[in-house]
Amino acid sequence: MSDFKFLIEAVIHGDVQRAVAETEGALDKGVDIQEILDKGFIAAMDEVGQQYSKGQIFVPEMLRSAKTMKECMRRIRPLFAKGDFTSKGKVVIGTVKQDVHDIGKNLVAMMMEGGGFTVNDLGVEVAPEKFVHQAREMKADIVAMSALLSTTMSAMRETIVALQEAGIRDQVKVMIGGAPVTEQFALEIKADSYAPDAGSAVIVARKLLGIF
Ligand code: B12
Repeated sequence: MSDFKFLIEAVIHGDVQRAVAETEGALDKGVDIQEILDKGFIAAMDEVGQQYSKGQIFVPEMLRSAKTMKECMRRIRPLFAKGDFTSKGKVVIGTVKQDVHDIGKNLVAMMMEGGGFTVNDLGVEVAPEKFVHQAREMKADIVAMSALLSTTMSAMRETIVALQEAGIRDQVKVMIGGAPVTEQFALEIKADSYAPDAGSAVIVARKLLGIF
């Protein structure tokens, strides 16, 4: 049983150097990367997500932890190809068409990655057809959309319709978020889920895929 206490602490405090050293140390010792991911990164990012949701930390701290985690992931990503890693699910994420806000979306993408999901970030101003194309290509489990403008929220509905028209709506779960988005709006447009922040986005994604 490996001890990930120092790795978890380093990620929570955004100490890149220490976190990378801990990750490399674990890899050198031959620790299974799934274990590093589950008991190190995911545990740390779960804690960060909870602290953020409770208002105990704010965007800069969460970004710092997410960036630290990303730096560590760069060290272990080459090993994924060797099949040592089981993804929790495949997520296609993007900010909807005509919307360039991406800070929140990037946080959600990073937290999802920290949560063990394979994330394909399509960037900003993503047209419904692009979400459909990428979801189909990747055989995505989740399509996640972000909107920060009340005027671009309608593109979420359009994307859901496009998924229906492409015949793949029942193969993916749709989750939405962004400051003007609400649970009520998610119900209205028949999205599967809404999350108010990046921490709860991971929890919601796990629930959607039946991972507890
Ligand atoms: C930064 C910013 C910009 C930057 C964006 C830079 C970037 N790279 O993102 C710039 C300067 C480019 C910009 C431009 C504009 N902006 Co602006 N912008 C903001 C600002 C100040 C902060 C947004 C932000 O990053 N918040 C921090 C992040 C962390 O929070 P968040 O995005 O809400 O994300 C969290 C949750 O919502 C959730 N979440 C987000 N996405 C998702 C997705 C999923 C799937 C899930 C589950 C959860 C989730 O998790 C995130 C993390 O916890 C807001 C005001 C504000 N205080 O919110 C205005 C704001 C969003 N902008 C606004 C406007 C009007 C504009 C412009 C139209 C201005 C103009 N006239 O040109 C343009 C639009 C350009 C366009 N076509 O998109 C308005 C929107 C009003 C409205 N309701 O429609 C706001 C609210 C400002 C205001 N009070 O008027 N903007």
